[in-house]
Amino acid sequence: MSVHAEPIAATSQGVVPWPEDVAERYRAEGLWAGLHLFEIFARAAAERPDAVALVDGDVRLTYAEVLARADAGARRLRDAGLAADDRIIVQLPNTWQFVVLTLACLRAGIVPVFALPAHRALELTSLAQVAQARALVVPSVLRGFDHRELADTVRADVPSLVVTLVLGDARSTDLDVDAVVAPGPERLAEPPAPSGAVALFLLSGGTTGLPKLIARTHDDYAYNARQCGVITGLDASTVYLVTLPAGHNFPLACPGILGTLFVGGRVVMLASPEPSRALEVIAAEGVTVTAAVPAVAQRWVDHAAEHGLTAAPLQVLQVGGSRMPDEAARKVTAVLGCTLQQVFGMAEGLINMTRLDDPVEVITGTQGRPISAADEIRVVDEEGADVPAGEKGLILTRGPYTPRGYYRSPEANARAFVDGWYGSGDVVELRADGNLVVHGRAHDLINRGGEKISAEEVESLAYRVADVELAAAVAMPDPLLGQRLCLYVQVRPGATVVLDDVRAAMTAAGIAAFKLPERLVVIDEIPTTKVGKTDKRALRDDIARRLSLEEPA
Ligand code: OOB
Repeated sequence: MSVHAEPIAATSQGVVPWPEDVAERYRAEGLWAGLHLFEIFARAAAERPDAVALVDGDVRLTYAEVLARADAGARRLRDAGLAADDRIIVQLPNTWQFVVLTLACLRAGIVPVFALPAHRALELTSLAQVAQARALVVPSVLRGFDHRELADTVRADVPSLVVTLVLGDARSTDLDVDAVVAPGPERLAEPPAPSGAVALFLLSGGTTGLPKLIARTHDDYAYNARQCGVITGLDASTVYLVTLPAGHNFPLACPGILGTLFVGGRVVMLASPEPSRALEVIAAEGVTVTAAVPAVAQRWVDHAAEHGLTAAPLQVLQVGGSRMPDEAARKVTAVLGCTLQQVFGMAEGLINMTRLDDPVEVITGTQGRPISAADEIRVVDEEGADVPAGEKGLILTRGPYTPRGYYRSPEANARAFVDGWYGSGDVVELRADGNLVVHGRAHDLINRGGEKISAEEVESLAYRVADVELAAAVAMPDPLLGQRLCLYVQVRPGATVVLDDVRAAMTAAGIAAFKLPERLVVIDEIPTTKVGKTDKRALRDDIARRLSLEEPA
């Protein structure tokens, strides 16, 4: 297949680099080791070619096999018309092909942009536009939804997209992922890109509008994965289970898939975290480490308790993505028999972890401390002034794997970055022992059990419903997920709007299902603050009051 090449901006245009003196320090201190992600994998593969690297159902691939497939895949991606530096949107479920194709892209210098399988046309179009992506990888059909048609819709709107790769039932106009990553003698002659180049893009949870892109370099991301691996105690005997969406930072590199492959361990891919299947696979494959969001961890604990199971051979259960309630944290070791590791991380960089040998009080009551001595943290008030030690405030951070800005997003950067410090909007308390406790989020973001939803994005879509005059999305407390999305609307006099209308209109607009409101409250007038902004605090209090009145006595 030949592809017409249009001039498209280089990946590096729009990346906010670390200042040169800071970069020099990270290199001099050996934090940035000057290695390409693929090279690190290839070295591990050279050391243990016959060890099993990757498991997915009945498929078991050794390091040598994964390496050969990825090498051949890199060549075939190039032959399909993709060049080094081209961006490729990767929307794949948790399969062995996700891992091998990602490695093939890295080898070829084709830069993956990791979308979630739940994303729909609005999200994928926005990502493809910002990235000026040239290719899109989708499954054929997933959970009854045809992603090939989704790919067509996105391509119709984004002219830079010229190739669709399909996992599963590919059409004649698509590239078949299985054919791309088949074993073969094809190789690229040239060496991999320099380690300072952008390796991949992660998506931000995002408080405003559609997801933003975060460019991660080989140097910074390799450090992220390796340093997390050191703290989580990974080695060649590690068997790491992936049940979170593989393109998310947590299972990808904290230490995740990359951290495991870098030390010669084994990665097991599983499509969903459904408790009975997950516990079965943990036992059958000898899984020693895995990562979950709190709601999933809680379901595993409940399932194990109910059926008199433990999670043996699991040694470490990492939990993060949203705040784990202390009571839930206390149950993990008692029921599952493994060590809990709380992880407070973000796609933007900074990762905090409790240490495996921390006292129980730290493990169950804090979200850990930075993984690197080079991570810098400040806790500030709304004006940006440092708060006294031990008091709550907004976290600011910078460090060797926290990029200095979003990709091609000067407006978002003006809001989220101050003098190179990233402000996530998380309200934290920095304890005297260095551990952080997360107390919530100041910004307008709903954290639905780890899935981040921008209130603004939902509100803008609510206006597509006829008769909606004003809309405000807020988090409502939920015992399992922590938060769910509640939408308040003010409607035209005499009109009625019901939840199903709103959900239907938003689905038709093309957004991920996890962002749909789960409760609708129609009120006469949306309250405003003195300066005329929507009074979200009043709405949060209102929904909390309504829920408490509904609680069974
Ligand atoms: C992880 O990454 P993102 O980018 O999906 O979301 C980051 C946000 C944080 O700013 C914070 O608001 C929240 O998710 N968060 C937590 C948390 N872990 C993340 N809030 C409370 N407690 C925690 N343990 O979610 C992520 C990335 C890498 C590793 C782990 C999680």
